[in-house]
This record gives sequence, structure tokens and C-alpha cells, in this order.
Amino acid sequence: MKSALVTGVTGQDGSYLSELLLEKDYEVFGLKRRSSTNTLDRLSKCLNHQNFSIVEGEVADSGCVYEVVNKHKPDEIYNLAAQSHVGSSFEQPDFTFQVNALGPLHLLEAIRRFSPETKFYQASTSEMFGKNYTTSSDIMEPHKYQDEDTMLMPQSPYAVAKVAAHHLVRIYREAYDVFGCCGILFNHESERRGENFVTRKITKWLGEFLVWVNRHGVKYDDLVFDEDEVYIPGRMSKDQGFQFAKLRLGNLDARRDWGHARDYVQAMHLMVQQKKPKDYVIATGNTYSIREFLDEAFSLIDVWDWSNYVVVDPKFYRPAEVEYLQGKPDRARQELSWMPKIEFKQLVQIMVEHDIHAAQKLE
Ligand code: GDR
Repeated sequence: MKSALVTGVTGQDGSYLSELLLEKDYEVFGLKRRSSTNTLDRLSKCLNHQNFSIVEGEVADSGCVYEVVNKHKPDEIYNLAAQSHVGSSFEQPDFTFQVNALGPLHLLEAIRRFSPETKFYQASTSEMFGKNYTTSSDIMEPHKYQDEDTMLMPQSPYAVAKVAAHHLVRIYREAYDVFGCCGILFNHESERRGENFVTRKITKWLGEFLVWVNRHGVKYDDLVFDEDEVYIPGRMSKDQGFQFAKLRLGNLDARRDWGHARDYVQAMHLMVQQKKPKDYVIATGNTYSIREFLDEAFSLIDVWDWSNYVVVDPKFYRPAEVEYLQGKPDRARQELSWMPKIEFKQLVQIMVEHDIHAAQKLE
């Protein structure tokens, strides 16, 4: 039986990857930071599995990482632990570096010192490309994309720390023969996505809004608006329950290449099974703006013009932004035979439907 250590196990990707590895008969150790609140919600399918166990620890603490790696000497380590919110990294750059850059360094050092046969997967990210892209030479259909050869030009403390880790993996591969590979994953979402990422923020708001409208039995056309809120007609007062806060977002023009996390964890596993360690771009190859995400999501609750429901709030703008991401996953397609199964419309639908059900359950 193979064993794997999954750091960041309580997150979206950690939970999907653990499920996949358990299906493949791995023994899975999930590294989880100590916390006084319950952070195990996403792991409901794993917690009672006989081959799954939680190990308490923190990647930013080298002593802790050395002990865990030395004790378990897993066949594979998937480093998914991160301060993963790009916007927050501007407010907490130091902490972001500790977890996102020093964390992987500690893991690589632990492998080199105590468990050199362990294969290592690092969660790299499309954020590393920042402002940069490659322009295709196709005259008929010119377009911009990012692939494994696109130069990195990070735009946030988050992305700079990820670039450091990305290069560290290469150096440990070349200098010490560590089997280390990086998945350059473009945005990947799901019904388990954290609620402060833009897609989930939108779908969660939609679910709660729809339930509120249905509770009052009103038609959209009859709703009344002011700058910040939506009101039930005739009740434009501050009465509890008759107003609903509009959806407040930042930059709506940024473009992202969005896939489903369940597809993306398969690529992580495939990379680690290759004979030679390499880095791979994992993406759908399509790009959409936040506006287009809003179009699609609102259309699912029969709202065709969402402008009355959304407020652009400078508070959610980032000091430096990544405007355009569109991956070109040709290497993954050719060498890993990996293709995403869930495309944009389906992804939005899965998330909206999930959040409508979740809001209905709370009614
Ligand atoms: P991103 O994801 O930064 O791409 O990183 P996020 O969903 O946070 O932002 C995507 C884009 O939406 C714009 N935006 C907003 N973002 C948030 N969070 N909240 C808002 O209200 C809002 N309004 C507009 C952002 O400015 C941005 O342009 C994610 C993370 O999961 C990273 O950890 C991962 O590495 C990359 O995806 C791939």
C-alpha cells in the first residue's frame, strides 16, 4: 500500500485529493494546523476511512515538518498548505511568505535529509505569471495564453512566495535528485470553495438572495433598490428581513481560466506517477471575465440584468492585479492524458445549485 502526506488537507483541494487517494488504496496522512474551531467539514467522506488519519502540524515550523516526514517517510507528499488568498497576502505578506515559501522549503529539506525516496508535489499557481502572457503566432486566430515556457512575473506577495517555492523545487530536483514536480494550476473552484473567493462569494450570495425573494413571494420586477440594498415593495424601511444587502465585488474585468477542483486533483496525482518529474500547466484553455461569471450565474435564477444587484466596491480592489489568465495545458494533455471534464457553464451551475440548496436547508 502506498502512503501519502497531504498538507493543507482541510482545504478544497486537500479534501478532493484525499478522497481520490483513498479510492486508489493509499494510506493518507492529512497534515492539519492546530485549531480550536472545527475545520474538518470538507473531510466528511474521509474521516471514518480506516486508511485516513489526521496529523497535527504546521509547514511553517521546520522542526514539526522534519519530525512528521521522518516518522512517516511517505511515498508521496502533496504540499497544498498555503495562505491561499491573493488579496490577503497584501495585508499579511510576512505570514504568507512563512507558509507559502518557507513551508515547501522545509518539506524539501525534510525529504533530502530523512526520506530521499519520497516524491514531492508542489501546488504552484497561474498567479506566478502575473502580468505576463505569450502571444500565439497564429495569424488567423491570435490569442494570449500562458504555458510552462511563459516567463513568470508575479504581482502579489502571494505569487512571489509561490515563485520562490517553484524555483526551490527545481533546484532540489537538479541539485539533490529529489523527485519534485509543480502543478501550475489555474483557478479551480467547486461547491467546497472558500467563501471569500470571487466565484463562491457570488454563488453563495445568489442562493441566499433567491431564498429571501421566495420567502416574500415577490417578483424581481417589483423589487425596490437603493445604493446598497434591495427591498421588498412597500417595506422600504429598516424592518428586519425586508432588505437584502447587494453583492459587493471588486474588479469585474479580470479574466480567469476556471475549472473544477475535482478534475484538477487528478492531474496532481498523475504528475507524481510519471517516470521523470516535470512541471505542468493545468487549465481548461478558456478564459472568462468576472462579468461573464455573473452573467452565467444570475441567468440561472432568471435574472438577465444583474447591474441593480451588484455594487463595485473599491475595498475589494487589489493594490496590484492579475488581469488576464488563460492556460494552455497541451503538455498535460499529451504527457498525462489529462483533460478537464467539467467546463465553465457546468461549473457555474454546480456551484449555484449547491448554494441554493444550502440556503434552502437553512430556511
Ligand atoms: P485569484 O482568485 O486571486 O485568481 O486566486 P479570487 O477568486 O480571489 O479572485 C479572482 C479575481 O476576481 C477579482 N475579484 C474579487 N476577488 C475576490 N476574492 N473577492 C471579490 O469581491 C472580488 N471582486 C473581484 C479579483 O480581483 C481577481 O482578479 C485563486 C486562489 O485560489 C489562489 O490561491 C490560486 O493560486 C489561484 O486562484 C490560481
